[in-house]
Amino acid sequence: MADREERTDSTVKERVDVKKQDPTLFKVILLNDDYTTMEFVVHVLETVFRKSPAEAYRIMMQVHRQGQGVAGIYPWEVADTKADTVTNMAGQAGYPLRATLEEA
Ligand code: TYC
Repeated sequence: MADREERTDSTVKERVDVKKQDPTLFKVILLNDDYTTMEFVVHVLETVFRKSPAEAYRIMMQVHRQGQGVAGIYPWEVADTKADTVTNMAGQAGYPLRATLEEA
C-alpha cells in the first residue's frame, strides 16, 4: 500500500499521486514558405491552434510578411504534438509548411 503510511497513533496519512507539471512553456513558431496557400495556413491555425478566423488570418499574414510568427504557447508535450500535427497535415496536403518550437 504505497500511498498509505501507518503511523503509531493509528491514523493513516494519505497521499494522492499528482503528476508533476513541467512549467516550461514553448512557443510553436510557424515558418513562411513560398508554396503553402494562405487558406491552408488559416485552416491550420483555426483547427490545430483553435484561433478565431480573424486571429488566424492575422497570424498567417504576420508569418507571410515577417517570415515567422507565434501560433500558440503550450507546455512542451502539447507544443511538440501540435508542431508534428502541422508538419503531418501539410505533408498530406502536399505543402512544405513547417513549425518549430522555441522556449517561451
Ligand atoms: N507565403 C505563402 C504564400 O504567399 C503564405 C504562407 C503564410 C505560407 C504563412 C506559410 O506559414 C505560412 N502563399
